[in-house]
Amino acid sequence: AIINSFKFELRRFGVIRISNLVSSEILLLAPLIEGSYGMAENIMVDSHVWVEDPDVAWIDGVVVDIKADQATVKTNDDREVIANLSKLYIKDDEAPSEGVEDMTRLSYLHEPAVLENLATRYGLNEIYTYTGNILIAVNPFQGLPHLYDAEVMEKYKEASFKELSPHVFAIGGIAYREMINEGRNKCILVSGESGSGKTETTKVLMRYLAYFGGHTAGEGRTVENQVLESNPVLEAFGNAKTVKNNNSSCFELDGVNDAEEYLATRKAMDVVGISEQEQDAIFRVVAAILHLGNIEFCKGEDADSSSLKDEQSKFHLQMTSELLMCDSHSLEDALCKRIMVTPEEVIKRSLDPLGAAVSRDGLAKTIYSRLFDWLVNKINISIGQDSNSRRLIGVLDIYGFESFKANSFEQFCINYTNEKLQQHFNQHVFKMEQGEYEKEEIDWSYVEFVDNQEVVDLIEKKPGGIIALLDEACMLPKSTPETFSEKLYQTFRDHKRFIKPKLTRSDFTLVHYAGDVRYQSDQFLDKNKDYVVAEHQDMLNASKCSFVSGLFPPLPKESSKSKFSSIGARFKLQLQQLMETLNHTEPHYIRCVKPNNLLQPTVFDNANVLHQLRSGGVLEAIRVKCAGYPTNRTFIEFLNRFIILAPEILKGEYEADVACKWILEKKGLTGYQIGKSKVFLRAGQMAELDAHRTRVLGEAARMIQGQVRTRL
Ligand code: AD9
Ligand code: MG
Repeated sequence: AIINSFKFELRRFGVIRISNLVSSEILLLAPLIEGSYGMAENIMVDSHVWVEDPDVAWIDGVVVDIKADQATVKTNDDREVIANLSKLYIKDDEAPSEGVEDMTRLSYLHEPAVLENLATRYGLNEIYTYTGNILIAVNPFQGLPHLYDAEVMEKYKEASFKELSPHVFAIGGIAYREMINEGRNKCILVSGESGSGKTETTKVLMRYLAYFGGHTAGEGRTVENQVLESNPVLEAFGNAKTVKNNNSSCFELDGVNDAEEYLATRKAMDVVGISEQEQDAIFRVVAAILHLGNIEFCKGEDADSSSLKDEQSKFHLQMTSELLMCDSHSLEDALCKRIMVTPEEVIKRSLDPLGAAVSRDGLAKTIYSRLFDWLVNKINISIGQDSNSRRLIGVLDIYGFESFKANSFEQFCINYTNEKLQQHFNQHVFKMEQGEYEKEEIDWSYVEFVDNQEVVDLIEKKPGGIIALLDEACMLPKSTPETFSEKLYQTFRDHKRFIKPKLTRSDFTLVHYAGDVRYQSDQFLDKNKDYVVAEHQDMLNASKCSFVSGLFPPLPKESSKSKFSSIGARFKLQLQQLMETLNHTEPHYIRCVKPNNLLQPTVFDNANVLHQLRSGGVLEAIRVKCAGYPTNRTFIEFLNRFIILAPEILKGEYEADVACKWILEKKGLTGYQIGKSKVFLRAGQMAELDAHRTRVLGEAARMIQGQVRTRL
C-alpha cells in the first residue's frame, strides 16, 4: 500500500462551481513578460511577428513599415494593424511545424509561442506537453483510448523520464521510481478549472501507479479503488450544495441521470467504507436539507413575527423533521424564534420572515458542512488504515483560481490557497532551474526571482493582514462591511497589492498573481463567523437519529453561546498544515487545461487557454525561467543554427564550446553562459542572434541574385 491521498476540500463553504467562470472577461491579455525580452530592437521590416488580437489573442503577420516606435503589421488574415514595437513578439520561423514536446525548447519563450505550440499539438491530438518538468494536459473531450492502453503503459514503464512523448504516465513513473529508488515522499498536484480533466487525469494516474507497483486494478476495497472512489463521493456531495439556492428546483446535476448517479455514488460509498446504515442516514440528511430549503415564511400574527407560508411549507417542515428525526415544533421554533439570555431573564424573541429565511439557510448550511466534514473524515480514516508504509505518493486535486463578476469570501479563500500553492510552485520551479544550472556548472547566483510573498503577507500576516483584520472586525459588535472595508482602505492605503476601487464603500481589489480580483466584502463578516445557532444545535443534538445527533455533539460547558470562531483563521491553519505536508514531499505538477467552454473536441479557444495558463502559473513558471536563461541549446544545435555568423570557424579545428563562444563574442553578446554541454542564453539573445542570421541570409540571397543577373 504505497498510495496515500491527502485531500484538501474547499467546498465546505457552499462554493459556487468554477464552471461559472466568466471566460469572456479576459482582462489579462497584456503579455506577462513584457519588456523583458529586448525584442523591439531586433524587429525590422519583413520580420515575422506576433501581434495582439482581440479575437484570437495573438495573430501572426509580417512587419511592412516602421515609423519611430510604431510598426505596421500585415496579419495573416490580410489586415493591417499598427502596434507599438514593444508589443510585438518575434515569431520563430524555424519552429517545427508539429510543435515541440517541451515548451522550454521554444527559441522564443513568450506567450504567443507557448499558445501556438499548445494549439498546434492539440490539433494533432497531442494533448500533453511539458514546460520543463511540468506537464500540461489539454482536455481532448473525446476518448483517446490508444493513449492509455496496456501497451503504452508497458512502454512508459520501461522508459526513463522524457525519453518518450509527454504523458501522465511519465509523471507517474518518475514519481514512483524516485520514491522507490531514493526513498523520497512524493506528491502530484493536479490543478485546473472545473471540467479541465483533473479527475480523469487522476484516474489515469492512479491506474498507472497501481500498474507500476504491480497491483492489478481489481474490484472491491483496494486502496487504489478507495482513493479513486473517494472523488465521486466528495463530488456528488460537493454538487448538492446548490440547495442553498432554494428557488431553483435546486438538485439536478447538469445532464446527469440521477438514478445512475445515485447508484454510482452508492457503490463508491461502499468502496470507501461507508456502511449501509450510514449511507441511509446520509441520504436522509440530504433529503431533509432539500425539504428544508423549500420552507417559506410569511408575516405572523404578532408584529415582526413569522409563520409558515402555506400548506406546502407545512408539508416540507414535517418532512424535514421526520427525516432528521427531530420534533417538528422544535424545528419550527428553531427557525422562527431566537432565545435571548439576559442576566435577568430568558426571552423568546420572534424573527420576521426575512430573519426566519436567514435562519433556515444557516441551518441548511450548518447541517451540510457537518455532513461534508464527516465524509472527508471518514474517507481519510478508511484509506489511512490500510497504509503502514513509510513512503507515500499524494495526489492533490485542487480548484483553480477564481474570478467571477461578484467575488465573496469563498473566492477570497480559494484565491488565497492558490497564492500559497503558487508560491510553492514558484519556489519549486526556481529550484529546478537552479538544479539545471548546477548540473551544467554555470553560475546562477544573480538570477533574480520575484515571488508573491507580498500578497501572501497581505492576506495572512499576523497581526495586520486581511484575515486578522477580519477576525478583529467580527469580534467588535458594531462592525459593518463598511467599517471593515474602511479599516482595510486605511491599513493598506499604500500597499502595491491592494486597491480601493472608485465609488465603493465596501469593495476591495487584490492584485493576485493571476490578475486583479475585486471582492465584495458585504458578507465577509457573516461568512467568517463559524458558529452554530444555539437553538439549531440543541434541536439537532436531540435528534433520535444517532447519525444526526452525532454530527452535533453537545458543546463543552465553558464555550459561551456567542463565542466566535473564525473560518478564515481555521482555513489558514489547514492551509499551513497542507503546506507542511507538501514541504515534506517532492512535487510534480500537472496543469489541466480546458480548451473551450463548449466541451467539444478539436476546438481550441486561445483567449480561454491563455487565461488558464496565467491562472495556473504556467506563464509564471516561464517568467521564472526568463529571469534566468530561458533558452538553452546543445553546442551542436547552436552551431547548426548560427555557424553562418562565423563561417571562419569551419576552417579551423575548434572544440564545440569554443566555437559557440567565438560566435557569441563576435556578435558582442554578454551575460550568456557556456555550460558543460549547452549554451545558456539570456532573454532576447536568441532574437538578437536570429536578427543577425536573417541579415546574413538576406545578404547572401541578394548576392546570389546579383551573380545570377550578372551571368545572364
Ligand atoms: V471538476 O472541477 O471535478 O467539475 P474535472 O475533474 O477537472 O472537473 P473531469 O476530469 O471530470 O474534469 O473531466 C471532464 C470531462 O472531460 C470528462 O468527463 C471527460 O469527458 C473529458 N476528459 C477529461 N480528460 C480526458 C481525457 N484524458 N481523455 C478523454 C477526457 N476525455
Ligand atoms: Mg473532478
